[in-house]
Amino acid sequence: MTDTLLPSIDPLPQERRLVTEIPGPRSRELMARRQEAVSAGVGGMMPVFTERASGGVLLDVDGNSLIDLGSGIAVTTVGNADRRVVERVQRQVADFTHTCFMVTPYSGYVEVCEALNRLTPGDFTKRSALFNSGAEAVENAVKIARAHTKRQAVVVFDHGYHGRTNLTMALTAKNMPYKQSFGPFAPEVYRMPMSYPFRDGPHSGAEVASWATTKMDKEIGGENIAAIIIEPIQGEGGFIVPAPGFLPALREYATQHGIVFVSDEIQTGFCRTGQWFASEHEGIVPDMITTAKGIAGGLPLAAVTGRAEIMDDVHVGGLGGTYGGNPIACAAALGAIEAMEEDDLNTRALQVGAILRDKLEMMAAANPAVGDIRGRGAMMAIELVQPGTLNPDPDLTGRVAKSAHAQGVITLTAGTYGNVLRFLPPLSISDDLLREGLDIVAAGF
Ligand code: PLZ
Repeated sequence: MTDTLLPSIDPLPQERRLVTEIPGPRSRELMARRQEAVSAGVGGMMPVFTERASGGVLLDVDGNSLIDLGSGIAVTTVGNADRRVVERVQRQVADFTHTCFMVTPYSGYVEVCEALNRLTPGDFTKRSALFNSGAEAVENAVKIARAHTKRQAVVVFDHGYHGRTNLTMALTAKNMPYKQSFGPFAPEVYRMPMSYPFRDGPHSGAEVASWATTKMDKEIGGENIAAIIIEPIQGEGGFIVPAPGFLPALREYATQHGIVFVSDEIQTGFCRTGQWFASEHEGIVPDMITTAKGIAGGLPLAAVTGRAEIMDDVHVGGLGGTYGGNPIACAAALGAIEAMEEDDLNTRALQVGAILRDKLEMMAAANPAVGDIRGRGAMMAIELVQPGTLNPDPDLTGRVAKSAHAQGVITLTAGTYGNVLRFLPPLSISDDLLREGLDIVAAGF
């Protein structure tokens, strides 16, 4: 270890402060360069370039301080530049940056796997393997489930999102922008109905689950299914919280048929919903969990964690990758997990959730376009429709988001119909900043 760490820099004032229009002149200049240099295929939510970020704010290159209600899509759950992440990363980067875990291993990788095995639900022996991105974790979950079951079929759900690689495009439900013109897609992927309480009318979670299990029986055959992969709360699909009973019925079906039940907790994991993992809200214990995003405070890291007998049922050398479990990413993960435990971020997520719910209820009371408020903890959303109907209103959704952006509040949209405003603030945001950000969103209706 070395003691030549960078000196710490002044903390960012936790305030919204606009000193130019949004985007400011320096951001506009960089946007022009981006257009010349970066593929047009890479999307963009806000044309604002970042200089620094921490707590609940992001400082742009023009000196504007913006309120962050998105955490870079549920990644900086502990906040940007948390001191525990920064210190461990600085130390690690000075010690060594890469050896490849498959060539000469290092303890950080093992420690992250130990933490995952300890924190994920299920009091059985577990193993983990580390990767670089969420999509890569999901792909590996499929590989492991297939090797273990010696079956091929993979079941996913309407509105589901699992990534942009070839196999995960096949698993992802939505065509635009994720799949359009990128086929052909991987075979042996079957999509089932999802419980979506706002749109299911009188049908209960158990009822929708029975449509799904009947379809699995009739169209695939339970004995041919390697894995059922589901987000316990759908992220990109629009923060859809399935009705009570839906997930337990699928878990039960998987048990009956020897299917590996995979909970994709890439967006919901690591204190986001007020539990370490959202599966816990329904008391279900997955056989395997995929994680990424919040695990490492912004560094690219992903994991598959599962029952030892499944995870070990792969031939030696069958899992890996040059960078999987990179030492700097592992150091960041250990810092992020330390922050979550030390600061009790599950409790903080529930407090953030209470403020979110309160403000979103006020928005709903004032705007008949708000058809549904849903989510758990610091993962909440509103779905916008033409008043009194289920007809999605993506135009209004876009307008409200844009108006918030212009006022210095980073908000994200989501949903199969593009009509969901989702809120995923870093758990390091202050109550006041969160309230101010939500008031600005409300003013955009
Ligand atoms: N599974 C549940 O939420 C990533 C996608 C952003 P990667 N969601 C954000 C975009 O438009 O590309 C996600 C997820 C769930 C898998 C993934 C994929 O994770 O790290 O983006 O590959």
